[in-house]
Amino acid sequence: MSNPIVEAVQKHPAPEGLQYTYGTAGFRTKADVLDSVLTRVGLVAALRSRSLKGKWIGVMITASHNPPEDNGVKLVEPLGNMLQEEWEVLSTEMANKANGDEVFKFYQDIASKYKIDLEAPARVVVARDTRASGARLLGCVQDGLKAAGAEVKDYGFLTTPQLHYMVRCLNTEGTKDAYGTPTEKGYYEKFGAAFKTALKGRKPSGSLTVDCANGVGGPKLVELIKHLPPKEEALEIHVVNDNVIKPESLNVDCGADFVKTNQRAPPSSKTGPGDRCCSLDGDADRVVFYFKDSSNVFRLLDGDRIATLVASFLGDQVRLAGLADTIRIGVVQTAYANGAATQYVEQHLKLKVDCTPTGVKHLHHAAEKLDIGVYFEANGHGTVIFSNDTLEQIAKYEPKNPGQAEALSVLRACIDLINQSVGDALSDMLLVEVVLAHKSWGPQEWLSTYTDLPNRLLKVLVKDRTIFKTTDAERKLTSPEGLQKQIDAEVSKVRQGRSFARASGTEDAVRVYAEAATKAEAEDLARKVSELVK
Ligand code: NG1
Ligand code: ZN
Repeated sequence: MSNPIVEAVQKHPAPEGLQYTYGTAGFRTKADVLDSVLTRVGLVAALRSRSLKGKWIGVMITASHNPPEDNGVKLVEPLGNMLQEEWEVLSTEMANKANGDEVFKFYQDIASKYKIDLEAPARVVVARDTRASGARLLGCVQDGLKAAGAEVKDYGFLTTPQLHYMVRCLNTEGTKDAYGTPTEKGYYEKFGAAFKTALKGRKPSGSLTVDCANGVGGPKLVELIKHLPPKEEALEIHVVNDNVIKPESLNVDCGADFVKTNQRAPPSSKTGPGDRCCSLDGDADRVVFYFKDSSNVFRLLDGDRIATLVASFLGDQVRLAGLADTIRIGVVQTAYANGAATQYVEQHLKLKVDCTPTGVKHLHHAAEKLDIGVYFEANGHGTVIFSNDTLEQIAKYEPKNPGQAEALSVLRACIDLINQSVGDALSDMLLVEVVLAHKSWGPQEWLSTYTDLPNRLLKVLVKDRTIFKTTDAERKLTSPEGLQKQIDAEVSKVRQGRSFARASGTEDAVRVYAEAATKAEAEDLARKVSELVK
């Protein structure tokens, strides 16, 4: 008798000699070696859904800021969170099974280990970014899902955060935690209305130019704009780099990663001094802002800046609402946050800072422990999450005067404006605009809050990056032995020095970060530490 799972797997055989790993960004590599992985991910998604009594599980096909020839896939948990770690391990194992029979055996092993009823309903939602390989890889996932007997909802093209939003909406529909209508229109209406309310009639100054990395964020932003208040009353947005007809232009000389890594605007940028700009990445889950100052010098306002801006604003609103005694705000960063940002939050905003290892899931978990957790990676991944208690307090609080009422209304609109399921470039972008409008700030005022320490991030190619083991939120090496001591010695030679080395989770390299009082010292420190790592 034929077995549909074995057949689906044999239809997409695994290339020989390749090892796949479900890492911080899911599976991600060259698109032409991913077919087998996608089919197996379909099987895992169906199992995961069944293990959660048929809750909707998300499958997002994207390689974010990677070059056009890459692709990848991530699984999304029912409330829009990243996949549970145990299931990352299962996914890795599944992806590396040799053939259909082995896959089928492992599929059954998982079912028996987790007491999964293979006849129970499985529900999976899928979406993809605009990469040329996306359609083919979608077919591979579909084959896996069909073989496993899952019910499938295909949303076509979505940004990664939109897919997370759909998953959360579908799983909360009709409950007291209902998150929204699980349609694209529902997404635009929810965030558009919240933006309007949060602005409280204020009009952001000037305009905002949005570089969409020639990715899926482009057409989705164009749709979102239709649901925002008219530009005469609110924000004027110029959409650039939104060419998805030419997928080979994705992330090329544009997008958040280009801007953050090169510390310069996309070469095609035509904006003048003082003009606000931002760049999304290829799947629109990252955003960074920037502008040219009056001397035409490029100025970056990255994830650290978004975190400090938003934390300071939410702190003000909580205080104005009369809730400062019961609601505590905290900021979660990684070791890549600029030392000046950390100092600003602790000493100027007087808020607690937690540091976690790299990767959004670590930041998210730490932020979940706070009443209001603001978390951003320096590269622009991030969001704000509110604990259930805090949400309840803000919903129920009776304002004592008009000032409190106004702040409460702003807070409530911000809660709706912030995508609680995952960091969302479109939602984060609107939030920044709301804060700037409330503060009557342009980018220069935002930049002036503190001065970044000069810093340098280098990628070092090594023979075996797995020997680099860290502790203290990746800030200290425990292996290779003795290396940390040597790094410490170099750090002590420069003023305000800080440096660390860690193995990348997404590339075959070690990253070295260094900062110091001057650019020359930071560069020098980064170079010296790189030499030690080699
Ligand atoms: P790795 O390659 O582990 O450093 C990179 C980014 C992370 C995160 C992941 C993708 C830096 C220094 N690292 O991780 O912040 O965005 O990719 O999830 O930017
Ligand atoms: Zn991304």
